Parts: sequence; structure tokens; C-alpha cells
Amino acid sequence: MWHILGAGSLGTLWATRLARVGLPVQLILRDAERLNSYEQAGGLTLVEGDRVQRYPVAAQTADHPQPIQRLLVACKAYDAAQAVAQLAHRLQPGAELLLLQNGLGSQDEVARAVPQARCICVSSTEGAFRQADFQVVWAGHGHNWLGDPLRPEPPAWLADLQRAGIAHDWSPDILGRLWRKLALNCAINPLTVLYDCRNGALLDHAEQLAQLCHELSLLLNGCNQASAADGLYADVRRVVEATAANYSSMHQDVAQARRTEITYLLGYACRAAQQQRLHLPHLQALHAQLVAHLVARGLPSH
Ligand code: NAD
Ligand code: KPL
Repeated sequence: MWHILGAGSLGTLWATRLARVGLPVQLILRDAERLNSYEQAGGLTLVEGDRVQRYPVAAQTADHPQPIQRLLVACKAYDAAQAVAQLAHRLQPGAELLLLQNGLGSQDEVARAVPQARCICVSSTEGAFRQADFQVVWAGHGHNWLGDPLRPEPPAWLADLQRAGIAHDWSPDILGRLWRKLALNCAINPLTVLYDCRNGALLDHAEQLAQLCHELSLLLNGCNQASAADGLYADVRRVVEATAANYSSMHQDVAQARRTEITYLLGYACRAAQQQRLHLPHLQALHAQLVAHLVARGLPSH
């Protein structure tokens, strides 16, 4: 049984793909009111190009008594630990959690909340967004890297992902992948918010991008992530060019007045720099500017 916590963009994308190949899936929704709205909606709807399909995936609330063996945590980084803690009493011995959260920091928070469970981290380049309640558009096919920083052996259920057509690889260096993605997000996302622009427009600010990549590389090296620092600036430019027409996820959050994941991205990077006693003035200034920008818009700055 796949229990899926959070029926947002990625939760829906995973739930529908697993359920449609006949795998048993249970969504875990916030409360009885949300379960009621879900039942009224008649299931999850996935929009893939012209194809719109509704899947009546089973759902329950957190207080349901069913034991949990495998839990896909599909909440935002700032909600993950609290949402998982509510389910701690339902986790079976040997339970496994898949953590889809972007950035770093939330994985440790979850591990502290449920020390009895195995935490598998996922770094995803898939793209999905909510069009309406329980209706998600699969905007960009991507890849998922899964790994466990503490235990190298892959779980047997990777075969389920294969069967569901969920593109994935087991990564022996998942922390390196998470750090690299964090560095990319720290270089690109805050600037798109501050300049209010699409990713491609950052090519007009190449010098600033290069300065940030230099400091992020120092940080990665200082945190024993030398391979994640390798060729960072070239990779940032490649991503900016490949996604030139897109708005970054942080830009979309701010534009829609939604809370951002700043604490787990640039905030995490700045805290790590402080711990390593690294002086990274451009990164710190960017963080201060982003915080001021969020506060000015009445959005949480943490
Ligand atoms: P989302 O906001 O669309 O979905 C999160 C869902 O979790 C919401 O439906 C929310 O109601 C639910 N939730 C929160 N607390 C809950 C609780 N206590 N119980 C039950 N449900 C709860 O977010 P998303 O876009 O799917 O992103 C999830 C994570 O995946 C983020 O860290 C994001 O950065 C990462 N990510 C997203 C994408 C994407 O394309 N959407 C791609 C890569 C990574
Ligand atoms: O992951 C991204 C995001 O928008 O969150 C990219 C496209 C890499 C930009 O940082």
C-alpha cells in the first residue's frame, strides 16, 4: 500500500500514476472537511496535454487507524515534519518514508520527528501545478533521484515506480544531488523574484549569477560537497537557457501570494555558511533583499 500525504501537485502526480497501473494507493488528507470536498470532486484529475482523466483514488484522514508501511510525503518543506508527526503512531516497524521536498533541512526535521522510520530523499525535476482543487496539470516530464544517505541498498518497491512509469534512479549520492539542486535554486529563484522576471532574463545579469555561483561553490566545498560544486555556473546558465520562458517556482509562489520555501533554500545556504564561518557577502545580501521583499508583500520571510 502506498500512503500519500498531501494531495497537491506532486502528491496527485504520484498518486494517479501509481493507481492507474493497479497499485493500491491511499491519500491522506488534512481533515474531514477536506475529505468531504475530495469525495464531492469524485477523485483526482490529472491533465496531460489534451488528456484529462479522473482517478477515484481512495482517501482517508490522518486519524484513520490503518497502519502505514510506506509513506510518500508530498507536502511543502515547511509543513512536512508536522504533517508526518501526526502519523507517527501509525508507522509500522520498518516503515519507509519518501521525502519529495525541495531544498534541505526539512528531511532532518522529518527524521527527528519519526526516528523509527527509514527516510528516503527524492530530488525531482518533474513539473506539475494545481489548476483547481484536486486537479493537477502535468506540465513537464522530468526525473526523480532517490537515495538514503544512511543506507545504500535500494528498496524492492522501486519496481512499483518502474511499473507506474515514474522515471527514477537510485542515487548513491542523494545529498550531493540535493545540494546541487539547492545551489541552482539559490542562484536562480531569488533573482527572478527580485527582478520580477522569467528565468531567461537572468542572462542579462550574468555577472551577478557568476558571483553567486562562486560563493555557492565555496559553500558546497566547505560542506564536503565538492562534486556538487563542479561546473556550477555552467549548469546554472544551461538551466536558465533551457527554462528561459518559465517563471521559477519561487516567482510563481510570490506572484500568487503563497508562502515560499526560502527557509529550506537560500535560508538554509546562509545558515550553513555561518556554521562553516564562511563570509559570502553576495549570498547574504541576496537573502536580506529577498526577506525584505517578502515582508513588504506581507508574506512569511521564513
Ligand atoms: P502543493 O502545495 O501543491 O501540495 C502540498 C499539499 O500538501 C497541499 O495539498 C496541502 O494541503 C497538503 N498538506 C499540507 N499539510 C498537510 C497535512 N498536515 N496533512 C495533509 N495534507 C497536507 O505542493 P507541491 O508543488 O506538490 O510541492 C511539494 C514539494 O515538492 C515541495 O517541497 C516542492 O518544492 C517540491 N517539488 C514540487 C514540484 C512541482 O512541480 N510541483 C517539483 C519538484 C519539487
Ligand atoms: O527548479 C527550478 C525552480 O523553478 O524551482 C528551476 C527551474 C531549476 C529554477 O531554479
